[in-house]
Amino acid sequence: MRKKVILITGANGEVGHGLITHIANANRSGILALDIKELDSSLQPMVKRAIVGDILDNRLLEYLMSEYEISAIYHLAALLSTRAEFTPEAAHKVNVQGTINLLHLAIEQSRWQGNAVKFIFPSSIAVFGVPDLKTKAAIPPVTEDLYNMPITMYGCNKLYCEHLGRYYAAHYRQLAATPEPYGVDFRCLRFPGLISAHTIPSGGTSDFVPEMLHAAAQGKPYASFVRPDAIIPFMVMPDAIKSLLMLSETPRENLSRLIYNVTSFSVSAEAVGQIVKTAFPTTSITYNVDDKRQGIVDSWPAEMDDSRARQDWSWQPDYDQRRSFEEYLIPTLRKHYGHWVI
Ligand code: AKB
Repeated sequence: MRKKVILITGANGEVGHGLITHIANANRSGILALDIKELDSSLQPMVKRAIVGDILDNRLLEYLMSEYEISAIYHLAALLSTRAEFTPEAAHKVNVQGTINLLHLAIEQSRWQGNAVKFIFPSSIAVFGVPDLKTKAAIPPVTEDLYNMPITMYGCNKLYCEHLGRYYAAHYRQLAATPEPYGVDFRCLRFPGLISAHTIPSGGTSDFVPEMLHAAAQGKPYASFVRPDAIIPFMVMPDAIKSLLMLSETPRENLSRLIYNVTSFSVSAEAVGQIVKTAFPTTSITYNVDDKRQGIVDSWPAEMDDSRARQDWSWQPDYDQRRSFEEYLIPTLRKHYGHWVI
């Protein structure tokens, strides 16, 4: 008998931490955690099984197929936008071939189970590419279908994987003698920059805000790699987890599309610097701009329009800017790094 699980790839990453903790606390179905690195010891008791392995390893995926009945896949594994620019072809392999491998696993599971397996895919603000700062300042919050002209390998990968999800959901092998009867129940969120009070991201370009906060809370100085006026939208981790679970639980017939923007507040590096200095007065924030990373942030819109998600599945974040800093980030960081704070 195959064991019933939900599969989380990239389980050891920031979103994986939040998602596993939430699902385990809510006592939902067993989690099969997959990551290239060993799962954090704090998460181990929360999962049914943790496997160290690569989403590019077909033999491992065949093993998962034979051992498990997978009711949903949260495919979180990816190389983020800054890291991907150093090794674009390797990033393409992980981000695109890895996603195809998981979509293929989902289609085989759907065929075997006799219904469409859910495939929850976090995409990103990185799929957007606004042409210049003048345009960025002038345009209204960007809807899903505008400015889909990414300038990073990661953004290109995410945009293409959104299309692959659409293909596997409705068009996979439609010309075959026996066309795929079920497809995959593909659902995708486009996240803004994410901020967790518990984990520090690595390899992203929206990292300037979480890095600033975590450094300040430890009493360390921080040199921002973007200009003070750099602005993009953000969301705190509890809202990111909430949006993933809400989208996953919404009845298919309520969804008018496969891909949804979600967002909370837009804030500049300078504004975060001021909030951080008020909360942790001994900190020092300076600016040592990396033109390449600045260019990536400049290409991302200042605001995203998430009205489709609000309409279709009543999405709204619990944490606006004030609540994010005052009720989640600063108190949790103080507790987390308590011994550093004077
Ligand atoms: C990154 O900076 O690459 C990610 C993202 C915005 O998707 N945090």
